[in-house]
Amino acid sequence: MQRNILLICLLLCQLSFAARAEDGSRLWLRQEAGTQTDIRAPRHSPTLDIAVDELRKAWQGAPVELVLKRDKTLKPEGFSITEKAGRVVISSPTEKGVLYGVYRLLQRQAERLPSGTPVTENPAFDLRILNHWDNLDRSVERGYAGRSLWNWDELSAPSDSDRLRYIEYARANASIGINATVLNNVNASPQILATDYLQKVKTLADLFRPYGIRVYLSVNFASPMTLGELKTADPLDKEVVTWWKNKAKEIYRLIPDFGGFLVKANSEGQPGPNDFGRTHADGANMLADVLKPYKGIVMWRAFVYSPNDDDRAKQAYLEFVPLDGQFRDNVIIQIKNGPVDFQPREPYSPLFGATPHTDQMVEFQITQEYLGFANHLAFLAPMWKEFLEFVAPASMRAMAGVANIGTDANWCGHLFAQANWYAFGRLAWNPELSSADIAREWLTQTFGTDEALVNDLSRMMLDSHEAVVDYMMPLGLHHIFSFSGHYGPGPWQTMPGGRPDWQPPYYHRADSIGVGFNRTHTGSNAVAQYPETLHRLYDDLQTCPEEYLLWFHHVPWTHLMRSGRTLWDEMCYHYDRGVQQARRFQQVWDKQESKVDAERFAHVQAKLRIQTRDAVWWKDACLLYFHTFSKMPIPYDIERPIHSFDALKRVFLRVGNHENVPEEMLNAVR
Ligand code: GCW
Repeated sequence: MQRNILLICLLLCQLSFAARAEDGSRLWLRQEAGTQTDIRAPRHSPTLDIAVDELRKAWQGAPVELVLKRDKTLKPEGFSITEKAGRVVISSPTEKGVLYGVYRLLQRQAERLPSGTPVTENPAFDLRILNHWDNLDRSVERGYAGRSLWNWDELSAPSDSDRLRYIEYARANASIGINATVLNNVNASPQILATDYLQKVKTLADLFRPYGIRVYLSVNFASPMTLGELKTADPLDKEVVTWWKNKAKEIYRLIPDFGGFLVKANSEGQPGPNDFGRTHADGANMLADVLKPYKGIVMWRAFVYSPNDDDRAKQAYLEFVPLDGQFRDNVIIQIKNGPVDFQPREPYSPLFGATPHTDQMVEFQITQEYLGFANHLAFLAPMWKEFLEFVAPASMRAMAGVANIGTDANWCGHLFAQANWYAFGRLAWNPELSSADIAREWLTQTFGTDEALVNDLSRMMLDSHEAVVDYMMPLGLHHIFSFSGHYGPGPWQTMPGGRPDWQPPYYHRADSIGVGFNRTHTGSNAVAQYPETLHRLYDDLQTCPEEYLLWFHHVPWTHLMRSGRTLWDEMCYHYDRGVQQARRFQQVWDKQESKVDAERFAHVQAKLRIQTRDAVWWKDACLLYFHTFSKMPIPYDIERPIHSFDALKRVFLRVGNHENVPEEMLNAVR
């Protein structure tokens, strides 16, 4: 423990030193020195000591008293902040709640909000969890910010610098209310459950605990066969159950507050109960029973689809709805926000609300697998809020976010991608917050309170997701990425003999008549999975919201849109608007040159250049490709393509480098 306190002091020193290096490593936790007022805590404990230290370091107001007290209005992790007789009182039933109160007080100080205003907060979800897709070799699936934070080789005796990074990670999460983390990829190596790895997991769990963060693991369903020596992983087999029971006992001996398992089963080649003729419920329940005595939970992913000819968007629903009522009460079905796969825009997954007897949680993707990686500025709060307009937070048990964090100095690759980590935490705590509130909070803590800067940048952030949708996949288009890793455009790409649902034409279905996936009653009828009113709304071409149009309908190129334009023209204007927005973001950012330190300024400026280059690329590629079907001219008042379609098809656009990009093309967009 003493070692930890020492490390925390070291960390705090380092942080003030880091003030000079503006590499983004300080995240949103950049407060100036505190004024050493009187801070009182009811006792010493790892968590309360952190709370006191944070205040000592940054609080500039009246004396503070931390109070542990039951209160009918507060959930265990809730808190209140009041001012009484010249003292600020932060009160909560638990130490964690007190720590959250401290971070809120400091955040309000950074925003220059009046300290006398009483605040009472309770988290909307008890479980607010990051999912790392980190592999044991330190690669990160869909990670764009360096390598995995977890230095597995040295986790039995981590170096001081690694320890500091782990503590900073925990601190950043605690500051926004994240209270749990799944350390490893859902495509899980069985090795994570080996005894030596569990020891390493314990190291992290011990470091995170004072910050209120519990550790979970993704597990491979076939572990009893691949790690153990059993001949089967059949969830109804006695030896299999015993194997898992022993494993659980071993884990909880090391980590008494271990949270539980996350499981990707029978999906994209992962093993699962179906391999043994059992259902998802059989598999999930077996693990749930094993964890139950320790109060552990199972998060069982609904991301399943097989290469059959049924619409991929329907498959999770078809698989899970019939199992409703069969799951144990410590199983939560973890569902991606949309029915396909974290596309730039999807309607919400109709599986939400369709299993009334089974707990559900949403899985958002913070890492920008389909949104320009760590190169494009896309603030995701508006996208998540759009989901929350359809799915009431009260109908879910938890919120998960696939992390965008790695070893890059600035944690997330793009400085503004930090805002997505921040937004996820804040929405998991309070889904009622508006995107604008969150942008403002993040901006003031990250760049200070200059009113014009905050207004300009917040407008840019709020527009950014829609801009990406516009230049990549407007009007309900989806999954038209090239095979080069979900980054550049590739609506024309096919893989002879490959799975149809891994090929873009499966999703856009362009032909000489029109474009879009017919999911109405005359097509795959995926619309019927939605509640009656939405079902009818989406099924009808006249009433279907235009942002989801080509998701649900195959629409003639000449169809008249609400604007009075044809579908083709409308599509062109969307692509063009996306490009214009990217150009505008460059202007907005450049305008801040005198207000932002040179290092962060140059970093964001360079990223925005790439974003505009890519936006043009997307627009030209998609319009020139779809033109081969529509045969209609690109409206003459919009920017002309600067690439030829043939040249674009040869490009293999990769991130951060330009492999296979002919020099003349790079010059064209520079
Ligand atoms: O979005 C897709 C990704 C896979 C990922 C999978 C999943 C972890 O392309 O990389 O695997 O979803 O969510 O399981």
